[in-house]
Amino acid sequence: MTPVKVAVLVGGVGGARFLVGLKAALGVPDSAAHEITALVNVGDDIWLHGLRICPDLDTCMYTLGGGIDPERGWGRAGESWVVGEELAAYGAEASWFGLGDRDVATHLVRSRMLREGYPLSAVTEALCARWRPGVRLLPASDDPVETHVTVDVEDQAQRTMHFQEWWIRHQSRLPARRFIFLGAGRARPAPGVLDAIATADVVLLAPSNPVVSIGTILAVPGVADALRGGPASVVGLSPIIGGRPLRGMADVCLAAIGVDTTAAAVGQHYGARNAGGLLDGWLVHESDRASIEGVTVRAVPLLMTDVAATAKMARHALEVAGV
Ligand code: FO1
Repeated sequence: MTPVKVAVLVGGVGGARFLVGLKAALGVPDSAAHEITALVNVGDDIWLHGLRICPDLDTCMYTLGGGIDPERGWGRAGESWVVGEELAAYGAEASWFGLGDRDVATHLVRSRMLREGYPLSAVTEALCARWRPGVRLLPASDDPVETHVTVDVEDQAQRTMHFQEWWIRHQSRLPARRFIFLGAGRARPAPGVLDAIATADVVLLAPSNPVVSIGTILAVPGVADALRGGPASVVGLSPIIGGRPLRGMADVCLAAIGVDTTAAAVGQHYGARNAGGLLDGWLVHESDRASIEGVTVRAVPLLMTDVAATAKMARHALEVAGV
């Protein structure tokens, strides 16, 4: 296979797992000829306890670097929670946020570098020197773009809170009315993001949350236009199978923006490139159907049951893209 450059928009646990399969499909890093660049969602990022926490960058880094806790899908394997317990004993903020002791070291290194003026992309590169993910991890932006959500609270009142509080503390149970990508208007794509898209042979939209992962990346000015105007085919993989998300609450997020929780509706939401949208190809699970004018739709197994299954999904996506 001729060397292939792949750019992948990715967020969350599902996205990180997809990257593992894509690496296996391309034999990366053994066949170093291929190059995978992950454009990672920064909307989950949050300042807590004076530390900058970047859930999706860390989930990709730990998953690809072998440090992830496989059951949770986030945070470190062999974790302990003493620092979090001590913080709670002080009545410190956000005791609902799972702060692992090993994970704290990542937040301490990142926060120190950020305070010294290093951009998030340089911080991520430094952290990856330890974890060696075998995939270049780029934050979608070095500027803060945090996802906040406006929810209904008691007696007709509404509140806006950080996505993490809604997702973790409230388990997404408070009805979400609107998602706000705070700072998106001023944000610039991180160095390397537009170049990765412009020089890619194929761009993939990982089976991540279409609203608060892929959507937040696309909210960074310039990214969506780069996809639409770029030379590479854009192929997405549906995160919805049989009308349900496999994990997480993509259904609640989709409802908040008026999109049905089906593979077809999410494909329509991304839209066909030749109609002003993003997609040239769209993979749906073998039991689902979709037909989107101008988009090559393929129904294949999309359950990431193991690396081999995920690698097959990735190969189908590359085939649809013609690489
Ligand atoms: N997800 C949870 O459901 N509960 C948690 O307490 C939690 C803590 C946490 C800490 C660090 C980190 O990198 C991720 C963490 N996550 C937690 C996952 C996080 O909320 C992600 O944003 C979601 O998985 C969606 O991508």
